[in-house]
Amino acid sequence: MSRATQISNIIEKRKPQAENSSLALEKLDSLFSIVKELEVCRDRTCQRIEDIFIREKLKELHFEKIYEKIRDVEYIIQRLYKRFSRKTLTIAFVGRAGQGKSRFIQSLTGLTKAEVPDGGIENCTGVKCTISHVPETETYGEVYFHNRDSFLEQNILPYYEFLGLENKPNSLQDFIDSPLPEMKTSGSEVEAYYGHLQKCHQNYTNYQEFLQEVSPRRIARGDIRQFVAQTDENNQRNLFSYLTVKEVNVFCTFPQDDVGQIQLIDLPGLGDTVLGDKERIRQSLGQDVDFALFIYMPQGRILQEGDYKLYDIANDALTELPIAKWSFMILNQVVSSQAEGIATNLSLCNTTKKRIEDEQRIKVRACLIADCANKEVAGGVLDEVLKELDENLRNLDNEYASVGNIEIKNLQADLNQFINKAKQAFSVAPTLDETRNFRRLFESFTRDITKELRTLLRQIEPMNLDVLENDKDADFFRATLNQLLVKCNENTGIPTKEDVLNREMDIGTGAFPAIFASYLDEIRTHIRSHFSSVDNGLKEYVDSVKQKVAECFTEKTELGNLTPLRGTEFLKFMAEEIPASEQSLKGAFSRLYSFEMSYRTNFQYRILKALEDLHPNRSAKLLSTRNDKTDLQIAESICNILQALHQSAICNIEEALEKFQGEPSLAVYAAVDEFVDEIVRSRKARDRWYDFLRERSSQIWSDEFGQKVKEERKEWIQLIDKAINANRFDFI
Ligand SMILES: Nc1nc2c(ncn2[C@@H]2O[C@H](COP(=O)(O)OP(=O)(O)OP(=O)(O)O)[C@@H](O)[C@H]2O)c(=O)[nH]1
Ligand SMILES: [Mg+2]
Repeated sequence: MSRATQISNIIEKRKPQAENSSLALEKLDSLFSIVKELEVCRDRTCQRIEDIFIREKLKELHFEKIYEKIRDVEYIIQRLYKRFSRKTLTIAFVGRAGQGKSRFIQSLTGLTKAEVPDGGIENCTGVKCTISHVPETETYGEVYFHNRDSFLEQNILPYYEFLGLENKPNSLQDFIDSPLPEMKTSGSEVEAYYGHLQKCHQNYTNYQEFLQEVSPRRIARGDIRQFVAQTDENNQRNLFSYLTVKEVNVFCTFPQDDVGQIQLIDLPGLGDTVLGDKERIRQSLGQDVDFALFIYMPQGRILQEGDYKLYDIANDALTELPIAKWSFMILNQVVSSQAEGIATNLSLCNTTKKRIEDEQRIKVRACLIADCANKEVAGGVLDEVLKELDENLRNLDNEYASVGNIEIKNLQADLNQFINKAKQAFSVAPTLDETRNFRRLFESFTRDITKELRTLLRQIEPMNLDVLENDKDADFFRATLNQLLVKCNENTGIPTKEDVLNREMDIGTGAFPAIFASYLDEIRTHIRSHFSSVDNGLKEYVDSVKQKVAECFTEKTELGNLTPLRGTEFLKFMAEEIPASEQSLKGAFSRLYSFEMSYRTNFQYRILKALEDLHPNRSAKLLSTRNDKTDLQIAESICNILQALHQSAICNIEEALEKFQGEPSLAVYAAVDEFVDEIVRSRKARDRWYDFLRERSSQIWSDEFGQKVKEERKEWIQLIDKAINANRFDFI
């Protein structure tokens, strides 16, 4: 596979996750606006309503906290969306100044000092520079400039803050017109930062014109250096334009024609004069990057504190994914050098590699020694990176996405709590005067629900509690079973004799016994797969009974006024709505709601015996491969035996299962009977219902209780139902 195909395959695999993230963002958006509607309604109601208890409860709802949580999750999902919808694979180069990051990029891209400035002695790369491969293009750049405000905010004021300088300028003009305050402390870091301010102050006329520029400005190849580098080609620090630049994109054609959709990010080296660099490195790594290459050129005393510090800064970039899982350390091997201060270093590279691997303070996927100035070697490193991404990017993406999932789940749980609280705001218990009326309604509720559930039980009662004698609803089971058997007979998975011969050709002469054994396994699995894929009949059967139970509540009593949800969803609603303190009621609804039947769990073990003869250890002996038989004859006899075994297995399955046609109605009856016991027949259940209904009396019998706040409550409950629905969504 070419590199380009490999890369585009990796990118393509991310699409479903990009779509999921975008959907989740839409859902969060609508959740936000529904909560907003709820808040508006709350504020209006608080002004109108007289009941101080309701007012108090409404005021206790902290909307701000919910907005904040939604925004936090939105931020995470947006980052995920950005990552999954990237059209390129992005590799960032990280390291302290002068380690060879830019030189490495030159080797990979075929670009020169003019477009990817490198330089000795002084720190060189001044701004983040993203280099993209575009086939057959003249190299050009796009520069994003600061305006006067962002320049002051990001390039000047943080230095005043850090250095503790007085008379902070109010505007850029103010900064230029006033003398720079005296430096208060000393030290190399302080001096470097003060030096930066001096540079900006003294050279204003050299760069001011760029602060008026419209971004992005397209520039030609030859102009790139002056916007990216701090030094000119002779290592002189007389470039100033880079001060005004936020970032630069360079578009060029990489010399290898198969690199495809790839992007390289050259970052300024750390340990520089620029204060915001740490933050910028973190941001770039956290938001724009799929893989990081740490570049380190061992010279003199290796692995100083600053090198570890840089690693820690990078590791902070994406708290969700430790950088150890998505980075390499490249030890830049200098093979020959005329440059001042740069010496050959193979033995130092080996020592460094060993120390990194032994110490485990810098953890990376791999530590490679490579000559960054050599095109072939650099290409080899790129291949290693692509191999790594090919094998691991999906895992990383999934790991990252699962962080989003957890955040969404937490938000949903918090919102559910909030909604529950909001829901209670209008539930006013009956007043003393109303209590007698409530009792009457309560009595009639218990009478009605007991009667309805009993009637239902009679309807669904099996003919006989012995499964072998029970014919209740057997027709439906018989029909589903027949459908299944027809499927098994139509799609047997039995090979033709040509298939058998082909397989023998593939595996080798004399392999018939092994081939026969593997077909036995395959056919058995094939039959099983028919059984596990068809579960609908049973699910629908169980659901129809659950639906009838729900109807007893929603159609025959007033309980349906609690929610617009109906059928099995009503049972789920009740399981959630009943407070944990009423465990016996809550558990009964929850058990009935989650009661399920399927062929897989309820019947599959009953066909085990019928499949017994399709096991090689029982039937392998049926095949004779005597010498006087031709290959064709053996292949034919394999097909015939398989056919016979298959047929007999299907007959056995039919026989085994038809005995159990009474099972579904028995199982469902047992579940409902238990439910009725727990819900109405137990002595305690009555008291539980009393408390539950009393607290919700104004919702259930809205014509009788809480009349004064009827309209307000109606609107409120409608909005809450909207919020409940908006809060139910999956991410992945
Ligand atoms: N001989 C030799 N010189 C190298 C090699 N790698 C880098 N250099 C030189 O080392 C100096 C610094 O390299 P750069 O690529 O500018 O380093 P950088 O990491 O980009 O530094 P900053 O931009 O300041 O962060 C330059 O003069 C390079 O030409 C190498 O493998 N061999
Ligand atoms: Mg550089």
